[in-house]
Amino acid sequence: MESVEKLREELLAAVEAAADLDALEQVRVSALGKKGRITDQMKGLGGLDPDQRRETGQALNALKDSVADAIDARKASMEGAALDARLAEEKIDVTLPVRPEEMGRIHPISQVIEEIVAVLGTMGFKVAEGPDVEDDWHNFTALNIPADHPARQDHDTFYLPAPDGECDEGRLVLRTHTSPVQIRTMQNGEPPFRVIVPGRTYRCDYDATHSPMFHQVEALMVDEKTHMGHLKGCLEEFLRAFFGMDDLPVRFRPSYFPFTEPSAEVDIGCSREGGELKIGRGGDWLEILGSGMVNPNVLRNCGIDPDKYQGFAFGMGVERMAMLKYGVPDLRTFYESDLRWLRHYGFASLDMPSLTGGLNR
Ligand code: 2NL
Repeated sequence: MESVEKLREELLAAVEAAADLDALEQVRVSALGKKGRITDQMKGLGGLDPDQRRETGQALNALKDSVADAIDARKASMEGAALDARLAEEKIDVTLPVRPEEMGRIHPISQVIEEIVAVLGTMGFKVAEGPDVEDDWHNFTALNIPADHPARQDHDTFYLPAPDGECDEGRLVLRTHTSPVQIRTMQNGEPPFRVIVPGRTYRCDYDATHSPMFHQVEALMVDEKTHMGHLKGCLEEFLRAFFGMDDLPVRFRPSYFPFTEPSAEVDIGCSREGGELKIGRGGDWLEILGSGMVNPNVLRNCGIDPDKYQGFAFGMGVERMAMLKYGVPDLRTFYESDLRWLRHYGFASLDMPSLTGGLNR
């Protein structure tokens, strides 16, 4: 039999010498494992006489405990050191300045959509999105624009090639407005609804003030007692927050859309002194968006009972809002991907729209 004392010294020295957790595990296996040194010694106890067996057995048990304790202690200290090293390595100095190489800019279209969503979001509207390629029914028919309606011509629709034998209602189009998303929202849910729908829209029209692809934001609210007063209050509040002017004049003018009845166009106050357009007070008016109470036919087309529910809706062009708010003079420059233009009209990525931070620079 090996001397228990010698074995203890040797094993404790090995525990201390273990350089890492793997080495320590090897020491544990070589001492306490099935074929380990201490285990081996214990197996040999059977060959001893009873007195010696008791004495050596007790000594071996004590040895086993002290080696196990030493391994646990060494393991804890290694883990603590590893954690300290990791904490030291991963330490970040939060007082350092932002990296100067930040170069990307947020496109004014994205920024303005975020700003519109930020204002209407505080009023309880949630963003909804849908496909750019729509069928004729969701883009037109459901919105009270039947096949022979003159409004169809006004929309300058891009039609996708029709497969042979395809009927008109199933014909695919590039959506001419974001309204089909509200149609889908109403079809797939239960009132009340409060949605904002930002997105790309398409019309076959291209000149200084029209782009074949442009952006719209529409909003829809449907509930049992929603009325025109809610529409007016919502739009007044929205326009004043968006343009950052508490006293911005807002005017409603009777108008016509197939999907709303009654319909109103909304103007904001402005001045045009010396040929320069300034938003705010000034005695002149500028058309800014279209709105109205959802036509009962539209609600019915979406499976909503117009005798129980009513709603308001409004829509606006994002490019127009961006041009007016940030003084972008030319529509076409939005789509030119000119980096110098983006550096001038774009927004820093950390310059997030918020009501408390102010929507205006
Ligand atoms: C404009 C006018 C408008 C709507 C959009 C709408 C949507 C549904 C039902 C009823 Cl699902 N109305 N949208 C209503 C009035 C005006 O947009 O000048 N847009 C640029």
